[in-house]
Amino acid sequence: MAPAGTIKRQRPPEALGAPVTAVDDLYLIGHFGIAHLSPETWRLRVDGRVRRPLELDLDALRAMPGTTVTAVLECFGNPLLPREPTRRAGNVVWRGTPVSAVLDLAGADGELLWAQGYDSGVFDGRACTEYLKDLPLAVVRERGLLAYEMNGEPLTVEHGAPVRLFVPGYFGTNNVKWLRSLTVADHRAEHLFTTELYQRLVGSELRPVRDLDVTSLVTDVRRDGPTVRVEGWAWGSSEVVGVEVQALGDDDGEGWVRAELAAPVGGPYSWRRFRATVPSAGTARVRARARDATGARQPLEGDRNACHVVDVDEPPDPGGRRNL
Ligand SMILES: Nc1nc2c(c(=O)[nH]1)N[C@H]1C(S)=C(S)[C@@H](COP(=O)(O)O)O[C@H]1N2
Ligand SMILES: [Mo]
Repeated sequence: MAPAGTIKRQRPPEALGAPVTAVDDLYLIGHFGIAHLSPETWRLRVDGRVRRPLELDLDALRAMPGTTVTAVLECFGNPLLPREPTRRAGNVVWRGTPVSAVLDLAGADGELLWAQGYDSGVFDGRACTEYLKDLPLAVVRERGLLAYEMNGEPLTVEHGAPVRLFVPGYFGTNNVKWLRSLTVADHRAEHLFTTELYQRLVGSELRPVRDLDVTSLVTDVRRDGPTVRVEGWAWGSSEVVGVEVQALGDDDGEGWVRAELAAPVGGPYSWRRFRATVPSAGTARVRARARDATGARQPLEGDRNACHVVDVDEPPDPGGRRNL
């Protein structure tokens, strides 16, 4: 693969109003650029703490029973600025082989699954011989997919063709693209992307970023006579049970209005629509705040899942594409 820098691309929130995000509207991240693999020669290796190490090609994987799930893909954000909101997310129809089927075939027995990609390169001045993540084996067994389709189409090269890992409810960083191997292990993998970056403090403990935070994204804001209508998406690793919207003017801090919540678009890790109406007079900006079944709420500011604040009169640009 030709050496390439990090690739990051995303569309603005106002382009993400559709229940299922078109692949072309989905954000894109490649720490080492994009890997180009041939589906004909692609192989997935399964090794480590297994009774029968395996090598599978694409036909073998596709011949196994497949499953479909609609779920959010969300980027944790820039690992060098872990508290900055980046609002890179989309809701996707995934199809693939359950990882559990392949783990059963290999006779896996361990605590963690190391997933390695075929891409390599330099990130933040550090040379890496692979992209690598380590994940709890039980969670991957329960809901992980070896995904070969997005929205009913074969996975594109940019999004990880021919096969990527997808674990519903986990941050994007864990969903290894251009998958090369699965290694069953009983200890964490020491790597730039496992034990250094993509970790954060929970209390006083440094933990890998896995479960999605409770969050919301405002995608539509319209003045409509005496009111402003606000719509968007809310999701998280635990069920979202409420969204509130606040109108902000010169005197920041009017009351919060409870939004109407629609059913999730797909499975439990997909997003659900919220709609609220706030007074138009004096309203310059609005913000939304989601709450989940555990009682967790988005912080007002200062963290990666802080409330999304939107200018009411900023002209929307649904065609805009930001290359960052
Ligand atoms: N092999 C590999 N997998 C990867 C990455 C990568 O750089 N290399 N980036 C991760 C990150 S940080 C995210 S958010 C998602 C993005 O997936 P997408 O580009 O298909 O939207 O892929 C993840 N999987
Ligand atoms: Mo990411």
